[in-house]
Amino acid sequence: QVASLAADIQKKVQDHPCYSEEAHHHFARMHVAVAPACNIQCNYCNRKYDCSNESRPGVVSEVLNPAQAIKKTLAVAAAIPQMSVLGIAGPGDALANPARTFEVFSELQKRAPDIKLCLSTNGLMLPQYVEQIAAANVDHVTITINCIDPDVGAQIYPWIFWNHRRIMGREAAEILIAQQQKGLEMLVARGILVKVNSVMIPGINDEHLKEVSRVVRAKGAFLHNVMPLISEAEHGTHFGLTGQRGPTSEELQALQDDCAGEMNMMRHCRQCRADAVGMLGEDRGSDFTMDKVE
Ligand code: CLF
Ligand code: SF4
Repeated sequence: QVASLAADIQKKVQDHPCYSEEAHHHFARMHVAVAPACNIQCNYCNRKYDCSNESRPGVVSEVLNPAQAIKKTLAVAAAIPQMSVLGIAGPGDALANPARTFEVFSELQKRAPDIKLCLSTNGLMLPQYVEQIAAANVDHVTITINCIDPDVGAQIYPWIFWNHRRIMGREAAEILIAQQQKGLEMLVARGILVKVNSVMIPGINDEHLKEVSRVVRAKGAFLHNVMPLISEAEHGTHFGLTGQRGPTSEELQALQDDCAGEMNMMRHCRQCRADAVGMLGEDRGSDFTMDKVE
């Protein structure tokens, strides 16, 4: 049984460029920017740009409706044979736009069943959607988990939108953390591969991320991706404006090394845009804007 589980995981990661270092030399991914809304505020985000859960802030993606997204995906799949994965990663949060996100997934499942489906989320709504994620045949989910301690969280998340109202500060972080951890457990129980993204914010969660790594690994996360905070002032993020710096590459690598004792670390992330197309590190999005696809 252990062997068949290993074979199953192997099958799920072997052509996913983010989950397998080896696969990223041979397979491409694309994102469709169908999810404009978000239900939380991160201090490293500027809503005008892409969700920094997965993507590099500073560039505005062309928001597509589901029909356009499907058309674009089919066009890219026809043009780039290595394209194996379709991800929804913003520009807001995929699960704050559930109707749009699941329409794309279910239509693609019917029309292009060979394309693997991938979802990235801040996790706030995850427990409510695990059933639907499993039903849509989404094999890969990324949760951005920056902390498991609400006192740390209060320095990263000023508010969340929850049960029709805005909740601030520590209480907000507490709810978000609980939802993320519950969502992680539910996905693992379903056999869905979970990658955890963490944004490394020096002086706020850098030391704490080692503990995060231990906890998510114990709960069955498959991969941990520690990404550097990008906080150029011109992006207009809270951290950018308050002078919070990002880590140096040495600091990032040292933390990744520390976490690596605990679990599989992703080290080839390129912090893609919410509308990226192509091999990791390559962005052919401008070849497939809607005016060219339609
Ligand atoms: Fe996209 Fe993310 Fe899926 Fe990959 S990206 S939703 S898991 S298909 Fe990959 Fe890009 Fe890093 Fe993301 S390199 S930002 S980890
Ligand atoms: Fe921005 Fe993403 Fe955070 Fe929402 S989850 S506030 S879009 S970084």
